[in-house]
Amino acid sequence: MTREEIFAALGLDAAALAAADSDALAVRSPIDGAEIARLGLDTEAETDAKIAKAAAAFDIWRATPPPRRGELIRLLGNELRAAKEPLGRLVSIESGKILAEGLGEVQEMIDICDFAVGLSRQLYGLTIASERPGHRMMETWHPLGPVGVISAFNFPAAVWAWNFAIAIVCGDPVVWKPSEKTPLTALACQGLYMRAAERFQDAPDGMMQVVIGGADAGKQMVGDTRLPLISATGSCRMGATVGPAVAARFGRSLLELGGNNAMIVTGSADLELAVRAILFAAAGTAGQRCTTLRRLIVHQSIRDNLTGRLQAAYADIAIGDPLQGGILVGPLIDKRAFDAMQDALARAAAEGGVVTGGERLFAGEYPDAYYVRPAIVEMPGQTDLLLEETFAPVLYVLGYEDLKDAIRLHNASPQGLASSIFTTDMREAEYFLSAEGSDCGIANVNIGPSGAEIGGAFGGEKETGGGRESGSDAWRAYMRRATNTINYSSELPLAQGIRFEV
Ligand code: UN1
Repeated sequence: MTREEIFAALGLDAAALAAADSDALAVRSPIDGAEIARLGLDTEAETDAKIAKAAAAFDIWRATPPPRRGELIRLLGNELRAAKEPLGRLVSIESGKILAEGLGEVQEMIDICDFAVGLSRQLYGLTIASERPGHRMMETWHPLGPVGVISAFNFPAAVWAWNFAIAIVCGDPVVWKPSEKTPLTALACQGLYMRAAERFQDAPDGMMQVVIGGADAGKQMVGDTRLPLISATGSCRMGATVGPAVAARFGRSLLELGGNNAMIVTGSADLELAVRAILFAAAGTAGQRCTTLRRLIVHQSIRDNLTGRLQAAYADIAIGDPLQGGILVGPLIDKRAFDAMQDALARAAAEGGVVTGGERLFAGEYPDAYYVRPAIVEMPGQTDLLLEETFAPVLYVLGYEDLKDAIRLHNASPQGLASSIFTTDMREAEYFLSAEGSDCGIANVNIGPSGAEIGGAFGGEKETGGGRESGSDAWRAYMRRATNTINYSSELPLAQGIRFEV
């Protein structure tokens, strides 16, 4: 499929992608650095109007029965199935991830739609025993209000879908500010939603709106009380601004921020399996998942063996145009990401690290694109550098003797997103999953830290922000809980036995 065919299949209007205004946003593909579109930015007034429209839609949508809301998401899932190929390609073109992962991202969107359709009949509350005769208590869950979604470039569509599918069945319209690096994917998603809404027939206007803008637009959404929930995915630095700003107006935030994910490989591990898992988790997506494996904590008895195998496997990774078959690693998103990676590697070397790989590739052929060989860095210890997230394919390797020390090293990171252990010893596995083990939101055994399924709650602790998106009971963040006490007697007993009578 050519780029034009992809745009056409997704209903992206060529004229709208060629904005003439001088401050238009230039959209570039990291594959070759070429400009693929120019988009006009939403003004403050336009963003304000979108939020107002979402608020008006909420008044209608909150009264729509949840299973009927689910029908809209079922239809969206159908549109995503039909558009899987072009949308997956567009994700690859804009984010630089390989096509298999671009398609995987769309599959993740389809999966969450299916999940949300089922959920639309399962927004359960509890019934609670009342201490008073002739009374009962229950919890009801009501729609919260329009949700502001702020998303990152690396999952330009799936993170929106996790939020959107759940928000819609919960009764909440969405105002979405995608990354400035991936606005076309967002516009394509909006178009697919519009197709679903057309089939649905009576969806109010304004249920799904995209704001094209930068930090200012994000700030505007974060400050707006008409958006009672802000769901933001991105860096810890971004979250440190968003969280307090939303809290200052007593809004809710759902933060899914950086990860500095580690894997412990114990002496009993199946190394064959571990190498394959490490390859996908550390080098896959060019190291640009928030769940990417960044620190490998290896038992000294197998350290040389494992590092040797990894170096051999890394040498065989096919790097290049992510749309070509057989390629496993595409480009970094931009020069800034490349510079940050080189900076981290230089610091690692200065701190005694031994670096393999990490160099730029194809600079002659693609002077404006940043392809790199994924790097392995053998470190003498866990220096401060290793406690920072560098969003690039850099895998630091550390040794350990005692599992408790390994877990201490593991948990020393200020972020707490994803983690894993490779072991065939059930005691080690269970200890890692216990209260004394990994302190992350995601803890896995014999699989890598990345590539989570949508059925679980996704997110992490500490500087990762504490939010949970996607499956399990993450839907509760998108609703407000009412506790109801109902008196069906003809007496009026007060709680705690209080007597208050004249
Ligand atoms: C992200 O990198 O922001 O678990 C999300 C994974 C994917 C989602 C990653 N399902 O790697």
